[in-house]
Amino acid sequence: MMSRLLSRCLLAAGILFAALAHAADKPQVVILATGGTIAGAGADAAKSATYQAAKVPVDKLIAGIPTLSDVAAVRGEQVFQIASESFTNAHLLQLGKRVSALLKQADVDGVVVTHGTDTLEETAYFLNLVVKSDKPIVVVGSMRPGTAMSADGMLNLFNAVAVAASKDARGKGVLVTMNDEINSGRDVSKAVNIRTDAFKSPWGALGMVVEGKNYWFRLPAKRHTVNSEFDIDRIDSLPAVEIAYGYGNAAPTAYQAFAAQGAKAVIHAGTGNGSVSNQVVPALRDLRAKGVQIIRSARVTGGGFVLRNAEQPDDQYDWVVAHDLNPQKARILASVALTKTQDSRELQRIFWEY
Ligand code: DAS
Repeated sequence: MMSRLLSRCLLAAGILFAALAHAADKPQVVILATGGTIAGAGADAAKSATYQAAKVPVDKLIAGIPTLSDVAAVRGEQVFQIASESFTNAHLLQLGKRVSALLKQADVDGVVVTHGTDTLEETAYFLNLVVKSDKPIVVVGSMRPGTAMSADGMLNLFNAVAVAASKDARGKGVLVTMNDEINSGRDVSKAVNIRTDAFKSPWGALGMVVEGKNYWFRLPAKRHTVNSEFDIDRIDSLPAVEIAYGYGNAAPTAYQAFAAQGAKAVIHAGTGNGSVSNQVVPALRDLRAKGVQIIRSARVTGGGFVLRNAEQPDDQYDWVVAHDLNPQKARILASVALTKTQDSRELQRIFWEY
């Protein structure tokens, strides 16, 4: 009797040891879950666009991908459980500090952030600017909830873990894995509101991930992560930066209201090449004179950039151009940059380099 019990204990111990040894030789990936559609749930399988975001906990997301343990030893943390349109600067700071702390640990090889798709591009760019690690950071979401037919979250998350676990993803900045593509967190944005191929980079994807293997075709050109002058561990608040849209019949009201509420910079989402209406220019010049930074971006996106001194005399007005960054990314960079400098020439350098 005793010998049978002993042999069963030894067998169990052997299995456990083998499992731990197996896990020990696997890359260690931590999934930080924040909510979004990838954690969403709809009433039935036909509801691919009508559902509630931020319902499924991280452990259930992990359990839902049985082959995940083939690519990495994975554990999850539920940092938030929100739809990403409700992200605030406080969420960005908390998440950034957690990513930074984890990547300092020797037993963490990569981090995946599951995130709603609405502001995923902003969070990915923020982490790209402030986390000083060359280990992979992969931000991932989904366009359909896991309850829907042809849901995309499961494969997107599997791909994200595979990329985060791979050595060849190191040093490439923050990455976004959606729809089999690997995009730069700097360049990518949500270009379509209800399709699985929603995420596009105007300068193209960096590569693809297929069946857990990465295929690279280009590298980021701008400063990021370890080559960034910004460090999340030295940032405890983000200055207020707001966005106002340019359009026919526009008035200066929004810009003035933002400044009155304490905005340190206003991003102009201009028509065309960041153009500014004659009805708005005097108000922006007045705000600049009062110390508010004026940064010209464009509502036109998808593969161009705002040319300095073209549509407006930026040198004369002491304004900044956002280069190729869309308004929401320009807001992130301006807010991070303003933690270090109020000098508009320094801001312009930063917009050229990041
Ligand atoms: N509301 C969206 C969000 O949380 C849902 C999604 O697409 O993830 O960003």
